[in-house]
Amino acid sequence: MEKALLVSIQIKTDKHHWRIEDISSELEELAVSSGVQVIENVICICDKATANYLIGKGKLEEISVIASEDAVDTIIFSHDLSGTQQRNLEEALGRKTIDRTQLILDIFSRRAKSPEGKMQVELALLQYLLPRLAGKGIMLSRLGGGIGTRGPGETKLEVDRRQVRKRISKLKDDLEAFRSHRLTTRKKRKGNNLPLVVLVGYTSSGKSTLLNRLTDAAQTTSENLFTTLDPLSKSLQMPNGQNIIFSDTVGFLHELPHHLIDAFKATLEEVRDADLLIHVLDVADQRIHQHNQSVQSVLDDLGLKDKPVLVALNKIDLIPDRSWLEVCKNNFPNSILLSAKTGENTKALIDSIENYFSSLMLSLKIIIPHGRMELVDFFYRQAKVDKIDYLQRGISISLRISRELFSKINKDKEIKIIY
Ligand SMILES: Nc1nc2c(ncn2[C@@H]2O[C@H](COP(=O)(O)OP(=O)(O)OP(=O)(O)O)[C@@H](O)[C@H]2O)c(=O)[nH]1
Ligand SMILES: [Mg+2]
Repeated sequence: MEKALLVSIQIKTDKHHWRIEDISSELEELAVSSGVQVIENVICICDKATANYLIGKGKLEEISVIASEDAVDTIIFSHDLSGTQQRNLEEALGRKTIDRTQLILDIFSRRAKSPEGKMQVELALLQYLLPRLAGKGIMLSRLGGGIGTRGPGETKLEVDRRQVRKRISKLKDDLEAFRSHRLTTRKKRKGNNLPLVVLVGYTSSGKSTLLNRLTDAAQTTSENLFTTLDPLSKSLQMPNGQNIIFSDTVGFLHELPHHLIDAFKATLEEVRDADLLIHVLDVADQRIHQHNQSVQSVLDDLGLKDKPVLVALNKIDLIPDRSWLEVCKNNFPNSILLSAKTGENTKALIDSIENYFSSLMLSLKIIIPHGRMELVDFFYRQAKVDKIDYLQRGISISLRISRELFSKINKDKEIKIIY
């Protein structure tokens, strides 16, 4: 197993910084998720970044000693490194040195399964590498393989700049083709008029576990970060009979590398269509407020700040102190305490979702001709039917429907709207 030494860095001049404990625990989770063995996590608080090595000479010396004593293979910095800093550090430490972005890209490379997912990761990886390719081709062999040097799937990383540019533009074209295909699927779904609920949240908050709990999806879940890269949609019939589509998404992360956000924007487009977001937050994680902020800022980036949201405060089974949970609930408006794992209180979430959609519905009485029996079935599936009477002049239906569905039936000349 590859042995890694972690260097958790806080630079006092950086504007938005996390507490150093949070930076270091997250770096450790990321490193473990990438499959390396963590030897030590060195904390480094600097007044300012230096252009050549990022950190000061004294700290560099300390890291160098630990790396040699413990025969470390790789050094992982929690802070992004410029191409120059990375080269200098590798030279000074005599070891492969990578930064947080490379570590995250590495995890994504390992997880990507679908052709689209693989392309998105490769695109992000190449865009990250391009400005770092020194002269005509970086010597990837210099890095000695392993973490931070993998490409997704079978694709061999091209190392010539010109070729990298060509590959980037090919990947963009291919991804665009996936995007238009996805657009067709989205249009089809919109035509179905089924409401869409999208689960969003920090990585490992329990989105996929919740999707599995609510529907019969069989999404893979694990304590590793970024388990889900490919979104999955499943429909669920609510207790009132209404069908709703639920979608899982890729997890968010504090300062997610922007190339990755760009690459995954297409996948996240689905979130734009959401009628309701369920923001899954892990209550058992000390960093809950930081996670919340990170998710808000990604939603903001994606232009989704104004979507209606229900907050699922997940993993309550891990918190024995119920009064603490109540306080936590008061901190988040529209929140429900639950456990996706044990199923505790997930019914309350279903009820809230149902209430939300019911509140958007219009009550209506209509009469349809006997020759349009298929509409009865349609309304049973797409609306909430309260009463049906078979009259001589037609079938009278009292029902509650969404605004979209109302506009649709309003155009059907054979449907008579009574009130
Ligand atoms: N104790 C407890 N563990 C949970 C609960 N929900 C999820 N987990 C665990 O948390 C870990 C992450 O769950 P996932 O469902 O994979 O999380 P996710 O949000 O889909 O994560 P990514 O796909 O990586 O972004 C897994 O080990 C789950 O078993 C819960 O309610 N209680
Ligand atoms: Mg998941």
